[in-house]
Amino acid sequence: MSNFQLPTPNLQSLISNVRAAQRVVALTGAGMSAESGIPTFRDPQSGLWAKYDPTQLATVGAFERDPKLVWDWYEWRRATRRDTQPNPGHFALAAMAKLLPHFVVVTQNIDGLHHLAGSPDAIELHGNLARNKCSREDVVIDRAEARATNDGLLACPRCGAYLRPDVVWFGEALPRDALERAFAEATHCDAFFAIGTSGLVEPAAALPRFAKRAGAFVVEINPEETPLSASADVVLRGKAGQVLPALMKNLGFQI
Ligand code: BV8
Repeated sequence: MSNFQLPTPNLQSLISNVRAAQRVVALTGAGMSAESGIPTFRDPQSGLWAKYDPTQLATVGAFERDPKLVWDWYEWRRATRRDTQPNPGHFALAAMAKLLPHFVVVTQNIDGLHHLAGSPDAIELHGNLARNKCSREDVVIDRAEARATNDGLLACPRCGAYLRPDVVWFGEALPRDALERAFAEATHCDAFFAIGTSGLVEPAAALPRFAKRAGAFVVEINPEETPLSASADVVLRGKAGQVLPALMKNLGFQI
């Protein structure tokens, strides 16, 4: 169990607001998976990917210019993900869903760790690394049905276009249903947690602003300051895998 000490000045306010909340939303970013060993976009990338800027690789243009480079980057990230497990922060959020009247996880992450930790309804705003789709027809294709190409990629069995990861690239619209559900939950919640996100990527970064404007009690969990910090009601300057279990303990929840 984490020995993280929640800051006492606002501990009572935090506990009473979360205990009184009927509807709670947790928005997670890449920092949520950092303690599982998955680097965030802000962490320096390792090995041969160190010289690339992720925000430049995660684009349609990059894939059109060099599909093999982008595909291999995602294959490297899939290999990294295969060696990881959810951390205590993921499990704490999964437990909260069982203990609170209405609790929803909205994630920017594509690693699927919330689902693995027991949050099957986590809303995935940016897609999922485990899935591929036809880059022309935009339909999910099982890797087993794909055709191997002679340039080391996979092709759609129907139209022959390259497969691409089923994730949202910069400049692409988010899945409408996921986005609408996320904003509906954020604008109707009593407490909103922003966990492990730099709050720089839109439109996900707007969710805590909308929640605040709708009257929610906003809590940020992040070891670093972000653009959200100043407007949060409580800031817990720590790592998700330590803060969330400590919060659960202070709420009197056993996980
Ligand atoms: C859209 C999937 C419109 C892919 C991701 C110009 C042209 C086009 C669009 C734009 C533009 N300018 C701005 C935009 C909007 C753009 C945007 O926001 N750009 C930013 C860079 C300025 N947004 C988009 O393009 C979005 N689409 O706007 O579409 C549209 C509408 C209709 C029709 C057509 C178009 C799409 C955005 C989605 C991009 N895809 N992921 C992939 O992963 O490969 S986003 C990707 O980056 C991740 O999902 C992640 O969420 C995000 C940020 O990366 P990180 O920094 O790593 O993560 P995060 O921000 O979460 O920060 C990590 C935090 O964790 C840090 O604060 C750190 O302190 C903290 N931390 C570290 N360790 C821990 C921790 N916290 C807690 N515990 C720890 N242990």
